[in-house]
Amino acid sequence: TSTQANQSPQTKSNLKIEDETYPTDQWTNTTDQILSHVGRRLYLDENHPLAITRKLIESQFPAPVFGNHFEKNPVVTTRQNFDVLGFPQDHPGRSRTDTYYVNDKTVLRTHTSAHQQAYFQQLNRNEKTRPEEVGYTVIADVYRRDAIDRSHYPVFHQMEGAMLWKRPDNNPLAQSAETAAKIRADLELIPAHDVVVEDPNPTIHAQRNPLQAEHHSEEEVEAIGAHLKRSLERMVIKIFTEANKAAASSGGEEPEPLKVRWVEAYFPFTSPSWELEVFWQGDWLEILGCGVIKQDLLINSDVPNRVGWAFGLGIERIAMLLFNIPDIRLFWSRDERFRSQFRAGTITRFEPFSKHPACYKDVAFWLPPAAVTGGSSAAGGGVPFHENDVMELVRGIGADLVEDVSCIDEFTHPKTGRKSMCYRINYRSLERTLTNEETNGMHEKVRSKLVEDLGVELR
Ligand code: FA5
Ligand code: MG
Repeated sequence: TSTQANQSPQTKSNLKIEDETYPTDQWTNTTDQILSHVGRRLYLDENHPLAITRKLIESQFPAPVFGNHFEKNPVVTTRQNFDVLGFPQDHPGRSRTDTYYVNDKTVLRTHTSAHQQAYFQQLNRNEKTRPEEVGYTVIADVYRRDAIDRSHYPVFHQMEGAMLWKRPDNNPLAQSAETAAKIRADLELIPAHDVVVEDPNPTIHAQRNPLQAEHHSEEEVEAIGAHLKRSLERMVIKIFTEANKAAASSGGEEPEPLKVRWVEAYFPFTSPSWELEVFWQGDWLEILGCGVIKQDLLINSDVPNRVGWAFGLGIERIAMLLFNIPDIRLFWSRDERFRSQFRAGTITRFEPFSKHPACYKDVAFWLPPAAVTGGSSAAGGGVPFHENDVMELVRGIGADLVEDVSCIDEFTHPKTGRKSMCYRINYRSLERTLTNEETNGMHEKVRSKLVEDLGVELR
């Protein structure tokens, strides 16, 4: 990978994270600003909306079948985050434009799936002492170099869950009917519901959602898929019933009837895979990804003779709906006007404190001549341009005072072939009105840093 010109030079030789020291190198792109979020553990702060949401979801995956866990240290190896899960070498998620590297071997986890293998191994180790425990949930902070808007923040929280079933030890595929029957019996234990669920796609699709034919029978996959879907539907119904109750009791709008749908998805570590979407305020909203765990992963995680499902969901996405929280930055607020509104065990609608004025500023520039957009395949050795680098640069200057950054114009000069971009930045604090001097000062810094770090020419 070419050394990108878009990083401030790494001046420290070590990064200290959760009392561990990690050496830095060419790959390091984790900033102090990002690291300042490590250790807040908002999901343990019992009156915080993320903790209230965690409890509500965990209550749907209770002991003794599920252990409910959290993971404090966000540093994981590239092996845990990508390799073990079967991410191909050229997967965009591995890129420094998308992921915060601590150094070439370690990253800030981009998803809770980084812990799958460890929890499968733990289920195996605890088999004798806790035979009923065949599943887990784990919540943690995850980190992505991503867009800036009201539903994206470089740090957010995911909860992962999984459940496994034992198969006969010898030639499990030959005895798959037995395993399928066991799973179907467990499915019967989950109460049915009467919410309309759209699920138009076949469980198995030869190209998009293939059967892991070496390992599973169709019958097993149908049973695992049905168990997974009903478990997650019930969780979502529980949550949205609570949200509607809260809306109704605060004298709000008539709750809409819940509508849910399953769509085909792709993950390197599950097949078949799905996403669950909920119709909310006029739009379909993706709340989780899930699927039948790839058997190779289970084989490599000390549980070769078990099959099962896994899911991963975004806690903020759900909490924003539950509590009617309009901006994802609010979760990190230390402002009492935010914090005092929530109490453990209750869902209440957030009352916005006064909304401060937005301040929009545009910046337009020419990309360096050889730059191309969209990743690392720069033709002619130019500096690759990636939008996430603009986002990170703005974040580095404006931090939580930037609400949104969006590309509003993009064109290529017909004669010179040079590309021009225009971004609109919305500066707005959640807590106070920004002064003109402040916003002008930040915007000037953004302009000069774009030139310095990305080599663009301002227009
Ligand atoms: C994953 O991260 C997979 N690890 C999920 C998974 C787990 C699949 C286990 C299969 C088995 P994805 O990138 O789609 O997938 O993220 C999962 C969920 O996290 C999304 O559905 C969404 O609810 C939430 N999410 C993703 N990106 C963001 C973001 N930038 N801000 C807030 N929430 C997000
Ligand atoms: Mg997704």
